[in-house]
Formats: sequence, C-alpha cells, structure tokens
Amino acid sequence: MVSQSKIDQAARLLHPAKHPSALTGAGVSKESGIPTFRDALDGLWARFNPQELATPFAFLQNPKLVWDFYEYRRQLMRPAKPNPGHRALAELERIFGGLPIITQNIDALHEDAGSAQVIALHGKIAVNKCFYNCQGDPTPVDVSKIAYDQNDGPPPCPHCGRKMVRPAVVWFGEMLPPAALAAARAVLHTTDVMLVIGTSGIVQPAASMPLLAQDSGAALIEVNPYESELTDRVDLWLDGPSGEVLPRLVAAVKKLRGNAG
Ligand code: BV8
Repeated sequence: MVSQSKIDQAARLLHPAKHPSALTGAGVSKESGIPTFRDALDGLWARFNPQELATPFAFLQNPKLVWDFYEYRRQLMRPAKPNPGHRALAELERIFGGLPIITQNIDALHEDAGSAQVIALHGKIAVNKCFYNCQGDPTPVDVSKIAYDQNDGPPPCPHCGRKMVRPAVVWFGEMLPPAALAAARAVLHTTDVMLVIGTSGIVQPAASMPLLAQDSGAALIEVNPYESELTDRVDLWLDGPSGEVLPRLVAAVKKLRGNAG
C-alpha cells in the first residue's frame, strides 16, 4: 500500500499545476478486467505474442488470425467498465478545469469515465476500416451493417469488396495519426505536471513523451505497482495500482484545496 505521506507529497506537487496532464497505458485498465499487453493472454492467445499479431504484415500474411485476435480482445473489452482510476482522472479534469489524457489504450474507457480531453494515440478497437483505405485515409467501415460469415475472417469492404476490413488501431510499424501526434505534442510543450499511469514505457513514440514534457519543465508523477522504463526518470513514483492510488490522490488534492474541489 502506498504510504499516505507519498500520496500527500504527490498532491503537493500536483495541486499548484496550471496545466496538469496524464499519459496512460494498459495498466490503468487492468482493474477493469482488461489484460495488459505484457500479461500472457489466456487460452488460445497465450501461444502468440501480441506484438507479432499487431502488425500489417501479420494481417497480410493471415487476415483471419489477426481479425480473430481483435474479435477476441473486443469480447474482453466490451463488458469492461471504467474503474476508480479512470473516474479519478475525470474528477481531476473537473477540479483543474482541464486535464488532457494522452492514452495508448484502445478501449475508450477514459471517455466512458467522462474525461473530455482524450488523445487516443493508437486508435480505438471498436472502430474498423478498409485495410486499403480505398475511399481515402481512413475509410471507416461499419461492420454491424455487413452480413458475413463470422468464422470466415474479416468481412468484405462495402466499397472495394476486398475481405480486408481491419481494426482502426495503430499497428507496430505504422505511423501514429498525425492529428493525435500534433495534439499530444501541444500538451508536452505546455504541461507542468504529468501523471504517468500504467505504462511499461517501452512502446515508442508514446514512451518518450513524458521525457519530452520533463525537458520542457514538467514534473512527472508515476503510478504503477511495478518499476517501468520511466521510473528512474520520474520525480515521484507511487508504487501501487491506479484504481487504489488515484482516488487517494484526488482526496489529498481536494484537502489541499479546502475541499473546494
Ligand atoms: C512507429 C494498438 C514510426 C494495437 C499498440 C522496428 C520496426 C518498426 C518500428 C519499430 C522498430 N523498433 C521500434 C519501433 C517502434 C515501435 C516500438 O515502439 N516497438 C517497441 C516494441 C520497441 N513503435 C511503432 O511501431 C509505432 N509506430 O514508430 O511509427 C515507424 C514506422 C515504421 C518504422 C519505424 C518507425 C506504433 C506503436 C503502436 C503499436 N500499437 N497498440 C493494439 O493494441 O493491438 S501498442 C500497445 O502496446 C499498446 O497500445 C501500448 O502502447 C503498448 C503496451 O504498452 P503499455 O500500455 O505500457 O502496456 P504494458 O502491458 O506494456 O504495460 C502495462 C503496465 O501497467 C506495466 O508497467 C504494469 O506494471 C502496469 N500495471 C499493471 N497493473 C497495473 C499497472 N499500472 C497501474 N495500475 C495497475 N493496476
């Protein structure tokens, strides 16, 4: 359990922030029942490395395998609800009058929790598109409107007919959406305190973002039960689960603000 003195220390660091922000990874959704990337996915998928499935090459090689991998993860994410960690971040946004969240997650749980300023670096798993972007980048496809054999791999694109509809997420080896990158970069230049929550700090360019913010003068507060690639660079490490730590951090900030909230 993270000590109250460390929570209070983090609150003193966060309280005076004029432009607080957050960078989140899969760990913030762990307590919503969604396995992180580094967790061994259970059953069939324990045999595969997600990083080898989340690439355009894997999809070209075996569209059905990759499509089924995402259908499986959609099944895991569909019932998931925001946890107290997501809700605490939405409350901090209300307390500070704004708190942009740069997220690596594709589960949309920050939006579901009420956060209004979410920058989804890697897209959203609930959205699909034509692999060839045959009508322009991106060519969204609503698969709920397509009758297709669910055992037969990806549905056909309603425009070009090719059975290469894919999740609208950023795969390894693919560029991040320019609009998301630009929005994230604007945050990195202005933020004065960044919460770095539930990320191993391995995947680029997301993993460099806290360090770029720090170079621009931001203080970094990490929330993660385990050490990450960023821990030795942050100003304060709250070594506990975000669903437990973040609500305590909100309470400590509110206390400093005389519960004005
Ligand atoms: C790019 C969407 C330019 C898909 C994801 C060679 C060739 C090509 C590229 C590269 C290369 N070498 C390096 C690269 C760059 C590559 C990369 O970073 N590779 C890594 C593996 C080194 N990046 C890219 O390819 C990016 N694009 O660079 O374009 C380019 C283009 C061509 C050639 C060169 C460069 C695109 C990266 C985006 C990939 N898509 N997601 C999908 O989800 O299926 S990334 C995916 O993995 C996630 O979105 C997330 O970003 C990442 C997993 O990281 P985390 O979120 O941190 O999750 P993780 O499981 O790792 O950690 C969880 C953490 O939570 C842990 O620390 C744990 O302790 C903690 N935790 C656990 N419980 C809790 C908790 N924390 C709090 N509370 C808890 N309760």
